[in-house]
Amino acid sequence: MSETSPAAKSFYVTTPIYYVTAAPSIGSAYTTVAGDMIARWHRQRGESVWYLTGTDEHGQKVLQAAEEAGQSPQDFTDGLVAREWQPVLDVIDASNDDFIRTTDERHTERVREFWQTLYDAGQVYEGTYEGPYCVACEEFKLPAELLDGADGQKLCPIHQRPVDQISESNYFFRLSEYADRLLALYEDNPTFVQPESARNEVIAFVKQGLDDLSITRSSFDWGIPVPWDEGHVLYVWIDALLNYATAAGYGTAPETFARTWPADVHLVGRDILRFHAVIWPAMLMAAGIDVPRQVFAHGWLLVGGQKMSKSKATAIHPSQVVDHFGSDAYRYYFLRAIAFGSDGSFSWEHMTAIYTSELANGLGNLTSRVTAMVCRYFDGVLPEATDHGPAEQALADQLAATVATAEAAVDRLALHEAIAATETYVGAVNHYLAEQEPWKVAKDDAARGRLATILFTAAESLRAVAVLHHAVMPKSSQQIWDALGAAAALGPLAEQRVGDAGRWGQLPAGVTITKGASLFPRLADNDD
Ligand code: ME8
Repeated sequence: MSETSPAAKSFYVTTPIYYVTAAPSIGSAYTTVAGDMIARWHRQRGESVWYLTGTDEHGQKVLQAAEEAGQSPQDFTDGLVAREWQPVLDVIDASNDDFIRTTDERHTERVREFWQTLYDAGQVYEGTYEGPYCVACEEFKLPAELLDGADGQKLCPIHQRPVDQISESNYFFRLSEYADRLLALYEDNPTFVQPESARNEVIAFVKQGLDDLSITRSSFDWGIPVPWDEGHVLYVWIDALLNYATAAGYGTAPETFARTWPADVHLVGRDILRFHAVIWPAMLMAAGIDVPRQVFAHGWLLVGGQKMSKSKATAIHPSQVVDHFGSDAYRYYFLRAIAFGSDGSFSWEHMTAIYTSELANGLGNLTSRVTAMVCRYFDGVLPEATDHGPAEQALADQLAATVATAEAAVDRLALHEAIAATETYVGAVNHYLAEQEPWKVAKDDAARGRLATILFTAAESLRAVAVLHHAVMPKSSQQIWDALGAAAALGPLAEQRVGDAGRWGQLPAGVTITKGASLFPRLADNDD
């Protein structure tokens, strides 16, 4: 794929669109940070990238939150989006290319057209829905999956809250007709649903057979009106899923849509896997639109063993963490400390430990030692490596292997493995310095060539680390790039190709090295 060709297919990555019921939590920000690393990594491969996030604003759950706040749902969502959901993207340094709201006209009109087309094609029929519904999930439930609560109440297995019993005249989408085609899709495209545990869950679910899906609601009106029957609104999920297409120009900008669609990866939490891996591809099949290339379900951030939710008291706002650690450390921690695809727990203690050992004492200390020594012993001018020997070659070889490992890991969306590979390499460079002891070599005037080689080797390693960590920690990587004086010789950091980062000897002797501010300052012990 080439960035010079305007017609090249974009690498298109999405997050779920979040319900605007409260302020964001580190749970919702988790997916956005992961999507951002993927988007930035692909940009640094020279690909044209489109990274989408946004908000899901219709349905009963948002309506109830607005009612509790004493506001109309439109005012309520306008306020929260402007005060919270858009600003949080700056807080976590997200580089999204677009932000879609399901109340945008570019979305609502296309959604109506989409469902009108399916209605005209006989894919939708009128019937009655009777059964349980969880407003917190915005999901029709199967009686068999409910838990028993007190007084004979039936509870949602995810929220442990009582479900509503609904009896409504509705319209239905013929989802049951798509089970075989969906199973063939999973069979023919083994990476369509990932990780493997998610794929197995989806296959087992579809193999049981699918019921037709109720796609309208008539007991409230906060939604997109059904085009052929204005007494109903569209069910929030079949409105929301279409955001991925409407934001990409479906129905309005055919050239953009052709360049962007199909999505390369929909990132979702495992709570909303079925919507994305079953209902969404069936909707697209019914309309004759290509299905996305992959749905990747990551795990949950847990607090006290429970999924953190923005509406619970345990919710932590991303700013609380960023104010203390900075946005780079925030991004690093969540992507490094939790295996992408598995559940993980956040704790301040764990984050402090990782910050101190890997960032402050690891990468931060390495950068400050190397730049300080070049300033002190070579007046800030990077010397030539005249004595490249086995220890240096071992680091060069390890770097090449690190880049290959990181690239392959990002392709599998094993984001934590890519970061771990770079972190291991940082450790190896620190180990090299500890063994070579340049501060002792500096005392021997006859060993200037050895000293020059050691410092060149460490600086050249940092050059590669800046490129490898750029998608994760854009600000600190830029600080490293600046301290190395790399831009003058190699160009902007954002234009360095990640696949080329392992080629040894790129930072030329003679560049001006400066000792910048500390990358990861020591945390204040008592700041309350
Ligand atoms: O489900 N751990 O919106 P939502 C990890 N509007 N990820 C978490 C998380 C946690 N504790 N809490 C939230 C919806 N997330 C729908 C989506 S898409 C067409 C419509 C993340 O506000 C995770 O990605 O409940 C999860 O799937 C999403 O936020 C749910 O956000």
